[in-house]
This record gives sequence, C-alpha cells and structure tokens, in this order.
Amino acid sequence: MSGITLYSFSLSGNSHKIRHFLSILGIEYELKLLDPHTQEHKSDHFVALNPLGQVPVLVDGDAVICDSNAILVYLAEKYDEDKTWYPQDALLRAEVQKFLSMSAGEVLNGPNLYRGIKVIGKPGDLEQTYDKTIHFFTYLDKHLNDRDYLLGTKPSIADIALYTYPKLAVKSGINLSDFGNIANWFARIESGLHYVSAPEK
Ligand SMILES: N[C@@H](CCC(=O)N[C@@H](CS)C(=O)NCC(=O)O)C(=O)O
Repeated sequence: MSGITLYSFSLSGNSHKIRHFLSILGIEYELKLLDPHTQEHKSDHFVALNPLGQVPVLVDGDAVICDSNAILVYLAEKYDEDKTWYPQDALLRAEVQKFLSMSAGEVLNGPNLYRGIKVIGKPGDLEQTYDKTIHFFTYLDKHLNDRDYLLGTKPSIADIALYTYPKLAVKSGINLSDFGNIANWFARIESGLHYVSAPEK
C-alpha cells in the first residue's frame, strides 16, 4: 500500500476524477467513503483535513490536498514520471488550466448542477442548468471536432477533469444525439485500459 488515502462519497463526481486518475497511474490507495446523509464530512475529524467540509481529499503521508483539480495536478506532478498527463510546455499548461477552470465554472454550473438537481435533489433551476449544459456541450463538441482528446492526440488531466460531470449529465437525461464528437470522446476515455466507471447516477 502506498500510504495514500482518498476521502470520498460513493456518488461524488469530483472524487471519481481522482479514483480514475489514481487507477491510470497505477497507484494503490485506501478509499474512505463518508456518508453525506450523516454529515460525516462536517465532523471535527474531517473538517480538520478540509475546513470546507468537502470531498475529495487526498492524504499522501504528511500532505493533505483538497479540491479535485489541485489533486489531479499534484498526482500528475508527483507520480507521472513521463510527464504526459500534465505536459510541461507553457502553452499546453495554459490549455490544461483553461479546462480545469471550466470544470469549476461552466461544467459546475451546467452539467454538474443539472445532474445534482435531477439526481441528488439539489435546489436550482433545472431549465436554466439544461440550457447551460447544452451551451457547454455545443462548445465542447465543436472543440473535439478535430481532436481525439482536449489537447489534441494525447489524453491529459484536462480530460480526466472534464469527463465525469458531462457523463453524469447524460446519465441523468441529457441527449447526446446532436453531440457525436462528445460521444466519441466518452468512448475513447472509457476504452482506456485503467478506466474507472463514473458513479452509477
Ligand atoms: N472544488 C471542489 C468541490 C468539491 C465538492 O463540491 N464536493 C462535493 C461532493 S462532489 C461535496 O463535498 N459536497 C458537500 C458539501 O459541499 O457540503 C473540487 O473540485 O473538489
């Protein structure tokens, strides 16, 4: 065992991104599933790790890393010896950062919240999040028109960060028939050797 622990909820999309990437990197870890219904993530023990009381949190020895994007960057920097998942070229890094920001912006407010309202019972305007999801999917489908992955021919942590919530939004009812490039991108990611399935809903 590596000494890495991941705190998660079973249905957490942000935590799925980390389980997926740990699998790709071939890193063994201990998964600690918290129960959101009993507010375990607001317990003194957990808030000492993440004062925001949110999963995912990754503990690696003495290091505690909160936030899915921060964890992806950390894991890529520390454990991807080939440096392919978080390329070092300045322009490619800027491109990765753009997509990480989108995952915490356009994706959070579109596909993530759409699925949250429909499946988790989060408050919000379903019609508005539907429109935001379609707006984002239109952008993403066009971007993927001449690319296999978000950066081009090779997968990166941008793909890991952006895959989960669009996939969950489709599982929640968003129709992908107008978005063939996204469907092909999903299929490419899902056929990866170390793919970890997104939460069932
Ligand atoms: N920016 C954070 C957001 C984390 C987040 O929203 N986590 C959700 C589960 S996916 C959570 O812990 N929600 C419980 C809460 O906010 O109280 C990330 O990307 O990891």
